Amino acid sequence: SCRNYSKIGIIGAPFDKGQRKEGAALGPSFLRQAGLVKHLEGIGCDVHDFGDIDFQPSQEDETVKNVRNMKNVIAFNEKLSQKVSKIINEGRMCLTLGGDHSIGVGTVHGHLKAQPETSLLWVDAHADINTPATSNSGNAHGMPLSFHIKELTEYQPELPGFQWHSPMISARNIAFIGLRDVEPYERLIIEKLGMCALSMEEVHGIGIKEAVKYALSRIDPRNTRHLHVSFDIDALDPLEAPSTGTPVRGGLTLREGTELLRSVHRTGRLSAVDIVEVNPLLGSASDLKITLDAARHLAAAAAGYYPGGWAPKGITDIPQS
Ligand code: B3U
Ligand code: MN
Ligand code: MN
Repeated sequence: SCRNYSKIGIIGAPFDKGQRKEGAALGPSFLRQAGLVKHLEGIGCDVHDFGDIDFQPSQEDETVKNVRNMKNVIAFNEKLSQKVSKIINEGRMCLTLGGDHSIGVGTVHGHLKAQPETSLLWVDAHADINTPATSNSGNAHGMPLSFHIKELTEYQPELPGFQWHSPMISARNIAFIGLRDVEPYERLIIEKLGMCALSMEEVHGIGIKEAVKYALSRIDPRNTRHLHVSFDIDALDPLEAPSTGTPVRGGLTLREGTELLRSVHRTGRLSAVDIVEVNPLLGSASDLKITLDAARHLAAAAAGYYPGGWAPKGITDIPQS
């Protein structure tokens, strides 16, 4: 039987202060309205929707050590991290709906707290590995990875209120898939740390199946670790996911995105997925529908959805007329 028995916990992360465009905070409510949760139930998952992180951003926020909206970014992610830990400790795969990618500060931290032996796949057009010192934008959604990596500890500034957080993963347990807009200092970090970074060039060279297989062999060589996939919707080609803040042409097809997530699901060790950077305020109504639909398909693939369909539950005989 191919019926799905995945246990999933959903958490909405309505936060968009990690970059300058408003709208990504509306992602969770639009994704739910588009039927993402119902779709997961429909394919047989045991879904518990934990609702949204309850957070009122403070209006007076400022840039500290080149991190824009530092206070809000840190306060939101502290709440999110606790929630993610809780859901994973309940034995559910935690599906976080963003929000911009600065929420990767909380999701990855919360996951590592609950399951320290976790490897991370960062699926994105961008590397999001700037430290506050290397960032040209000051946008926290371009920095989340740098905060998590143990080898970068000595390059991080002290940020007030960020004491709850510490780097908990080694660079060797992180891989990128889908890169096509990487800044020079980000590339320097990737090379210095010897990270597994598969750009769209490599994905096209070896194909998505091989790319995932190779990335997993690098970050989880003994097939023992829990897995976290942080999926920025801009990893997909803008034709497949136009309603996002920083689209870059030449991305993954939706088919490749779902193949990636289904492959990781099949390991049996996928315990957290983020789907981020859906911005309902960008693009036309049709652009938005395409984007929400893509996200729904990604979520289903992460839950192990098999598009070939299932026979009805408990029935083995074809009905007579
Ligand atoms: N690397 C740039 C641009 C960027 C990162 N993530 C997105 N854009 N979406 C930065 O701001 O750090
Ligand atoms: Mn990103
Ligand atoms: Mn991105």
